[in-house]
Amino acid sequence: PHQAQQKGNDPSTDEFGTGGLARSHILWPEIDRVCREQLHYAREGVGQGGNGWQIFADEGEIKMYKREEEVNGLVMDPLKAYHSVNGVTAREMCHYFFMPEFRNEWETTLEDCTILEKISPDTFVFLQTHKRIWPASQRDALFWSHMRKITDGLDDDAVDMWVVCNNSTEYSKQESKNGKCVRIFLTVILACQTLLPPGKTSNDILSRDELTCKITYCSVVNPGGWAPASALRAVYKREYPKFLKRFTGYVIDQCKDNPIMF
Ligand code: 16C
Repeated sequence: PHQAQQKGNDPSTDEFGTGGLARSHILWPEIDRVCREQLHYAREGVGQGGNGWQIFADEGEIKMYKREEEVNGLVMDPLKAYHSVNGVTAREMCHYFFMPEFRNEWETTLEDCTILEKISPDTFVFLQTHKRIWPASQRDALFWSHMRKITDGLDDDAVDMWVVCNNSTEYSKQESKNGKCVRIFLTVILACQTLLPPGKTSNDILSRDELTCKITYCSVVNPGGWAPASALRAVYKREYPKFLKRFTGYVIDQCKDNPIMF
């Protein structure tokens, strides 16, 4: 039984990549469904402008697209971003995005992050308080976060794929920390694939300069209450590129002197 437990704790060992433990949790059907849906959505391209995607950031390998959407006057523009960086694997990128102990190092809008529940080693529930953007009220978010390995449908040039999916939940009826936050609702996926030089596999002895990590990041944030549309669009236009540069730079820096983790 001890061995079975250990095996179950390794996110990479079972067919769902869940470590087994999360599957008996009440949230599991939703977590599994939303991860699959988000992966499917991340794989859909942005087309040639005919389906509403407009590029708003184009800096080197970074390309960011938005679709302007408002629901009852609230800006809920979906965002889809692409990036490609050298020197890290898909698993490393997802590891640093998922694990809470590193979040403060790269997440610039964070005021506080509490783990409400550890459902399994790869599935946590978080309550996060974000910095206030004047003149809007301060925001917080309550969401589950799940990391998994994807084995189907990889790009032709990829050797592996990992994702982290974050999605708001009302399952834990947690009040905001200071009692005055407006709760935002977010759906986010970070999908990463590792590319290697032709003919190389992850079993070969590799140097970090042979690794490329191809990233797709998608998010939809419902601000939860009124916020001025133009200010909000100006904030995310500045903050999303800043996040993607800072986060990927942080992971490259953390990994550079460590053994490669596939
Ligand atoms: O995905 C990201 N981070 C994850 C781990 O933290 C997680 C969290 C996502 C939260 C995304 C929205 C938080 C915005 C709250 C208020 C922003 C304060 C800005 C202060 C500026 C000085 O999935 C990376 C997330 C990168 C976020 C970039 C900022 C996007 C702003 C979108 C506007 C939201 C509505 C705010 C209403 C006032």
